Amino acid sequence: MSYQQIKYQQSNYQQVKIMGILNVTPDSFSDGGKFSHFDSALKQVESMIEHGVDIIDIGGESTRPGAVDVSEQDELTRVIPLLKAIKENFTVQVSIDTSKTEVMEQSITYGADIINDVRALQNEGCLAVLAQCDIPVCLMHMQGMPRTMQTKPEYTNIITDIKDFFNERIIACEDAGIAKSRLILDPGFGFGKTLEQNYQLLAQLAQFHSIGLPLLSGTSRKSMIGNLLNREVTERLAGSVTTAIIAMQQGAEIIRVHDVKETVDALKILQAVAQPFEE
Ligand code: 7PJ
Repeated sequence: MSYQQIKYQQSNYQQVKIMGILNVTPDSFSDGGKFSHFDSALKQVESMIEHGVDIIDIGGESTRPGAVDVSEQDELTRVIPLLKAIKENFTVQVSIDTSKTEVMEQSITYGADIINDVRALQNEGCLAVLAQCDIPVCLMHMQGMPRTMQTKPEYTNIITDIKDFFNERIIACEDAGIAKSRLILDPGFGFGKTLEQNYQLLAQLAQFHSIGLPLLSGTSRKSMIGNLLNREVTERLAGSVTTAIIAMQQGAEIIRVHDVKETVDALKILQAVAQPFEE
């Protein structure tokens, strides 16, 4: 199915969920570490809820290109108290963006609703931890590792290569005792993809529906926007909302964004246009 074929069809967008990004890494690129302090993080959560967020995604490890590794203890210290506080004060769903078994395990104990792993549960022990619970898991595709992934991404066919990766990970999950119905797939915009490859993925996102699982799309403030438009990270709002709309039109169910208010506005417009009108 091409972008043109899916436009304005198939969906009234009622199922779309907005995932708001809450980075708690001091070097997080797009909010410059502004929310690394606990109170401002909680205020940010409150504001996202006010603007209609469905899921808060807490990330304690920076995966920006070139980022250095974060220790398990540092990640736990950043993520767990915040997860606890959000669960105590709000009813919003919380997703934890991590690749570490211990962070996954403790997050699940403290009530995480989703585990979001940019390494698709490939680190040792992750599959076993997730097999012990029944929450959803997002499996993201990445070629290479953050430090080097943008060096020279290469694919035979980016869509089928990523589909092969998803199918391999789905089988690994099922073999470990994680039901397919718990999985969410994400092609991983910016994770080992050239500018052109990122836009091909966005244009052809609907191709992944053939696997039969919900799709998550995260393009917010990324280099694929900055490099195309020649915009600094603070100037990428229009590009971010536009790519979010395209992902929704391609049938993505979860849209991961920094700018919740503007993306919820865009979604409401799509929903209004998708109503059945009299001829
Ligand atoms: C993504 C993510 C993404 C999922 C990050 C950033 C880098 N998780 N975590 N998908 N990106 N599922 O936000 O720019 O695209 S961290």
